[in-house]
Amino acid sequence: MLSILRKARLKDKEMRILMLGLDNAGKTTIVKKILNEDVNTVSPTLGFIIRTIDFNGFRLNIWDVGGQKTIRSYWRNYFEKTDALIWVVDATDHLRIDDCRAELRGLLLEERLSGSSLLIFLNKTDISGGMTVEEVTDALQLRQIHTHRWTVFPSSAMTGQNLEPGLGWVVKDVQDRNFGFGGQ
Ligand SMILES: Nc1nc2c(ncn2[C@@H]2O[C@H](COP(=O)(O)OP(=O)(O)OP(=O)(O)O)[C@@H](O)[C@H]2O)c(=O)[nH]1
Ligand SMILES: [Mg+2]
Repeated sequence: MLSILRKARLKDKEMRILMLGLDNAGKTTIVKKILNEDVNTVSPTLGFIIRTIDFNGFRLNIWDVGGQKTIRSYWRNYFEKTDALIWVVDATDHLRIDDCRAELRGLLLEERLSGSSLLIFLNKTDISGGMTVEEVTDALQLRQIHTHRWTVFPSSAMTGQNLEPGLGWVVKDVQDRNFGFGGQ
């Protein structure tokens, strides 16, 4: 039933994308950069923000939810009907990478997110000394993920690096999963 609804929505060329990650990872800044807005006036998200982006012929409804520890328990309120999860990682946040892995692992066990594609933005690559894609793939144990189709794009919300290619992957993967090529 859910999958029928999802296909109906895709026919309307709409997707629902949930953007999560630890606080300070750069979620809100990424969305602003994609929308060509000023990226220097971002403050921590205390609830959530929905932004709509027209991309490759699709209307992407992006739910950008605050990641501070005290409000992570609210994430579950946003799982329903998610086509794709964008998990944003701060490449410079070595100290919290275990926390980051634990939170992501919890999400992947969620029934309501089981049919979603997973894009990981390894963000803040404009800062030197950050973790590499290889390091984060290991630290987050991504190769153990078999329940979701996933990929990692190094990104920067400051320069815009890989933001559009990342969204491009999401749109294509959601389409492929729902309309064939080995999809459900
Ligand atoms: N250098 C650099 N700084 C970034 C980048 N992305 C975000 N930032 C900075 O990181 C800080 C946090 O960015 P936010 O977009 O508010 O992070 P968030 O993930 O939305 O945080 P919460 O809303 O608290 O969950 C801000 O000071 C941003 O300017 C990036 O790619 N490069
Ligand atoms: Mg935010």
